[in-house]
Amino acid sequence: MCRHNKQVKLKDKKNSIGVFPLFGKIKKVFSKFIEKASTFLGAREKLDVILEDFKFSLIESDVAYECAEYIISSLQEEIDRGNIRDKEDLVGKLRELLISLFREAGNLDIFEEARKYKPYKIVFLGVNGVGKTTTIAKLAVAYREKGYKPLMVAADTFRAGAQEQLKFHGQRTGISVFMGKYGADPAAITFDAIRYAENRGYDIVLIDTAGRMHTDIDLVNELKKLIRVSKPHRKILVVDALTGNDAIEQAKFFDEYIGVDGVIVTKVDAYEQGGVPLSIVYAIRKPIIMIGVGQEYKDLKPFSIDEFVNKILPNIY
Ligand SMILES: Nc1nc2c(ncn2[C@@H]2O[C@H](COP(=O)(O)OP(=O)(O)OP(=O)(O)O)[C@@H](O)[C@H]2O)c(=O)[nH]1
Ligand SMILES: [Mg+2]
Repeated sequence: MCRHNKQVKLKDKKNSIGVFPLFGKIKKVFSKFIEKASTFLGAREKLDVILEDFKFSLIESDVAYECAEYIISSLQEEIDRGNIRDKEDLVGKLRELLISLFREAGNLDIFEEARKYKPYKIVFLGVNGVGKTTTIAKLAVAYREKGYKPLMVAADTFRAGAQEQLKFHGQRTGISVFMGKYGADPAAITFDAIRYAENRGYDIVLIDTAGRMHTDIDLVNELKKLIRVSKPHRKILVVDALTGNDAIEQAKFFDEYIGVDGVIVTKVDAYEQGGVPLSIVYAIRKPIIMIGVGQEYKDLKPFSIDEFVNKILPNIY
């Protein structure tokens, strides 16, 4: 579960296309299923076997078991109702199903929303090494590009090096960092940081928290205190796509114990399986707001439902 500062080598970046450069595995699973199933739409017994295979292939692509079951049973229902007669119907129904899953989770635009509050405060949550600090630096740069004045807050007073990491990003980007002392109370630092931001006209306060092992209840209590004191407008969970099922478990845990408003999925540039965004949305019904696609500041993109669905389903029209 706990992965510390995992370095990810970018895979053949030159050849990556679009926002989701890889996702090869889940794409293959869908197209293989569509090819097979569309030739057996009239043969129920054979089709049930194909659907069962599809379920397990989805699970191997990081689609959570319950989510895979939901997809299969929804398809079965549509077939029973006579709504799927050919390949075009099948792709169409899959598209509808996936899009509605994402849409039901709502959407959150943290750039648009920032216009309503000053300062606009976001707390970032997530276990060790998922990419919280890097994501905060990327977001700070993005906010600055849109004309806002951001402040990054190093509320991770637990891990040696955490403050320096944010300071390093501050030096590279020229964006201000508010630091506390090691071992100090993260809630107190955050409180001071917000006062500082209010007094100096900052528009955005991005609060970096310690990488928490999600089983550590003491640290969760510390996070709850930080949230009570800082009253953030949003609590954003950061997960690492490469951790697959762990990312889904983390989402469930943080949503249950702390409450999550939206999710950022990182390391999508090195991610083949593809199922994590779908499974997270199914598990906690909260939107994926952005994805991390590399280690540079520009490598943070808005998550687009259409782009995701177009990437994993074959285009037969
Ligand atoms: N390839 C790739 N690497 C990323 C991405 N996001 C973060 N990383 C890398 O992941 C590693 C860990 O990132 P950090 O930002 O330090 O993670 P963290 O969650 O702050 O870690 P802790 O402070 O230890 O909890 C770094 O080497 C980052 O460069 C991404 O979208 N793609
Ligand atoms: Mg960090």
